[in-house]
Amino acid sequence: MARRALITGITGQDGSYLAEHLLEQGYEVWGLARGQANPRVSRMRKLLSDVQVVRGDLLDQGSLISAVERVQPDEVYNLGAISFVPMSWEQAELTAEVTGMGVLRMLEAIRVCSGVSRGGSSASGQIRFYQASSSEMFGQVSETPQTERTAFHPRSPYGVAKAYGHFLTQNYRESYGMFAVSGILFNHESPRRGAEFVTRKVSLGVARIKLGLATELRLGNLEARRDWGFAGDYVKAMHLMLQAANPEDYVIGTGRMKSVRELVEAAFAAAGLDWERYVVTDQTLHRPAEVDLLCADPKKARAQLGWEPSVSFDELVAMMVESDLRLLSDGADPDDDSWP
Ligand code: NDP
Ligand code: GDR
Repeated sequence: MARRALITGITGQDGSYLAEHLLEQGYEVWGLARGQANPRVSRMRKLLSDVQVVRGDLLDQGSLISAVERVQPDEVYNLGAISFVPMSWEQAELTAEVTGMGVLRMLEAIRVCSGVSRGGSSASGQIRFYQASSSEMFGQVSETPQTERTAFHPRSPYGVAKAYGHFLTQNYRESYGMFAVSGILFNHESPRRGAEFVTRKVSLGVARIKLGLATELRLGNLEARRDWGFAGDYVKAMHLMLQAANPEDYVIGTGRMKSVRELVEAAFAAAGLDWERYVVTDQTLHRPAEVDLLCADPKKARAQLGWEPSVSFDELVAMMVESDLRLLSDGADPDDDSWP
């Protein structure tokens, strides 16, 4: 019988790539979708017609129990979150509820549905759980590159909520013997990235300028450095973590850092443009507390999971710019109810 996976966050970037990857592996894939007449759900259905939808919300414990009961998954991937860091200052409580407490609710749904009790039980290994942890937990980094053992110093309500979810996942593994793991993933991008994140904001901005639809691009801190990879590679790591013999946490990234300035240079150059003519920096886009740099040490994932990224930074930037040039040339305009 096909293995069954339940993915929260199915309408997001990673949800779509993970669903495609699991379908290719022969899984029956279910996506948890929230809201009434959520337009992202109908768009997701068009892209991923083989994914079955179950309704539920990370804010609603009962709905998660019903979803797990209905789907009877072998694997649960908890990707649902308020994931945009600046939003987490403006709606800190909501972020704590969805990004933090949502992890508790999902773990409880699995625990209750599989009849797991304190100290572990024979049922404790039935449903394998993946938590989408983040390099934002490292925040103001204490060492570079960051490993599975680097201390956390989150710099946003988002990072704090992710740290809660991370420790809780560890705690359910230790308390109940559940196969519950966290992937500490560094920034990963794609043509499906939300328009509010800097890589997509830049690729869309470049495409608009190239096509004469805009004359400038406003950005915040150009000096921040990130370890950027391709989302399609990173979802494979999520799957590998749940196939491992033992439940363990892993850092996933490329091990290479670039600044936002270098991202901008590469993206404008990919369209044959000189970035300095178009980019305007805007103090209002700076964050109350910034994460200056993040760089992964993915040695453990390479050694134990055999995971390697396959797309370089320059290839990723070119892929995103080309995709947005095609999209806008075809007359489409992606969702842009964007934060500034
Ligand atoms: P997206 O922002 O693209 O997707 C977030 C998803 O969460 C959407 O499907 C959204 O659904 C869903 N969601 C929001 N609120 C709720 C809720 N109350 N109940 C159920 N679902 C909800 O994120 P990504 O795909 O980029 O990231 C996936 C996960 O990985 C997130 O947890 C993110 O924090 C984490 N992460 C991402 C990294 C990255 O670089 N992309 C790096 C490290 C971690 P809806 O359409 O209904 O709004
Ligand atoms: P991040 O991604 O906060 O790292 O979180 P984002 O792309 O939003 O920012 C990266 C860096 O770029 C700087 N920056 C800008 N950012 C945005 N969004 N818009 C701008 O105009 C701009 N100008 C400069 C930021 O200050 C920051 O330093 C992402 C999310 O996917 C999280 O959910 C995930 O956990 C982490 O990556 C790892």
